[in-house]
Amino acid sequence: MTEYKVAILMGSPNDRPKMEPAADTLDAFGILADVRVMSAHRTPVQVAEFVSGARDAGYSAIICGAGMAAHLAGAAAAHTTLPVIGVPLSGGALNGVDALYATVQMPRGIPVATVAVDGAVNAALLVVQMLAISDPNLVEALVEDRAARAAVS
Ligand code: RP5
Repeated sequence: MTEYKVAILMGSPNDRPKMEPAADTLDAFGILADVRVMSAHRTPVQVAEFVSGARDAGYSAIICGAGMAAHLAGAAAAHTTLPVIGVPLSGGALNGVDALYATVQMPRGIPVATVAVDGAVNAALLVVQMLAISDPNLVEALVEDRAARAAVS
């Protein structure tokens, strides 16, 4: 079985409860989730350094969750050609609409695949689906996951 490593970044320790489902979902597929707190605004140098080295460090994708003026995913995408999945988080006066717009409205050439507000599980599943392009074992696991979701709906 191929071993994969995915980075899950979030802008604040307060984002943890909303981003932990991404780590749990990756874990269910046997994918290592490396969860780290760093901010596009408070620790921009740390973001640039970590993301710039992420491909060479063996990461396959980067999931970024942030609320309010949520620039983390875009800032990460600026420093890597790895796929970056953005999770706009609810909270603040605008309760996630601000984070949604800030995350999804990227300029041409630097994409961020943005999921729903608080959509951490889908961010993880999207990464699994990307990895499954060249991994039949993950395809099988995704089919089983879909069947399990159908069974409880
Ligand atoms: C963003 O600002 C974080 O991602 C968080 O969602 C929001 C508020 O941060 P805290 O004030 O809770 O640290 O950078």
